[in-house]
Amino acid sequence: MDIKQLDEFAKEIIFEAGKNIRAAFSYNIEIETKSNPNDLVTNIDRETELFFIEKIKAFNPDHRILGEEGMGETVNNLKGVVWIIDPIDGTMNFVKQHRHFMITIGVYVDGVGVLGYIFDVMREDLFNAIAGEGAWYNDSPLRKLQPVKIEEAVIGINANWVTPNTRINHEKIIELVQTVRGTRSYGSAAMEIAFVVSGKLDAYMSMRLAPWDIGGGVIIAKEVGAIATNLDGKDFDYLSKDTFLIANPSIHQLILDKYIEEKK
Ligand code: 2AM
Ligand code: CA
Repeated sequence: MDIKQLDEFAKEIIFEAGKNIRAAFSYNIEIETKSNPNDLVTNIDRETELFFIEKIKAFNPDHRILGEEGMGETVNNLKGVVWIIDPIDGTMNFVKQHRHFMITIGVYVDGVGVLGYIFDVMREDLFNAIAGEGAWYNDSPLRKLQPVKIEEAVIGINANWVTPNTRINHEKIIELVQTVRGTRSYGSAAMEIAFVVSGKLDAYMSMRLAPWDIGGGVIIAKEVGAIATNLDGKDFDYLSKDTFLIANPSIHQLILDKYIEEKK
């Protein structure tokens, strides 16, 4: 397989999809809810996923697509070439803020990540990686992450997890929040991952993410030395939903050991 050619093709369709999404702000966006009243989807999420499926199938009908909106075929293994796609990551930001939402894509060959993309649609900013060759931000190489002390770290975390909840011991998260230099919450997992791989955040965690939220980002992470696991310190489960922690390598294990206590 010609990875460079695949990379060029992926970038081309990501930029074209971005242009279509930006144009959609001048006509009606129809908003619906999915699993709960805060889980939003729009006609643009669906149209964008369909756009990717049509383009990819025309490029190579053997490639399969695992997309958030489920408009491709059912994918229950990662054999062959699988594109893991979130057409809009941060749909609430898309609907309410008209910014801070990403297209994110990971291309996997027999379960191994080869190409990763996170595209900030409004800023037209691309973070991408080719496995084994490096990672880039708008064509400038991203550097390996430099060590950071936990006291100087800025971490991405949702405020829910410092309040009593059924998933995690919030007292420990309070300790974490009081230890680090600062916290942020952007509402797009892919955006927070893009910030970790480029050193704008030092860690990001979530209690429940799907393969399409992180499938592109983890490929970029590997190239810069960021560590991505679930909250048990194990590999993320790509065929289901899972907890997630991505961090600078100097604080990943420390966060797991000292500040994460899941309620199981
Ligand atoms: P989305 O916008 O593509 O749905 C913050 O809300 C982040 O978590 C976003 O990246 C969002 O992706 C993701 N997210 C929201 N609800 C989710 C769910 N039920 N399962 C997995 N990821 C979810
Ligand atoms: Ca989405």
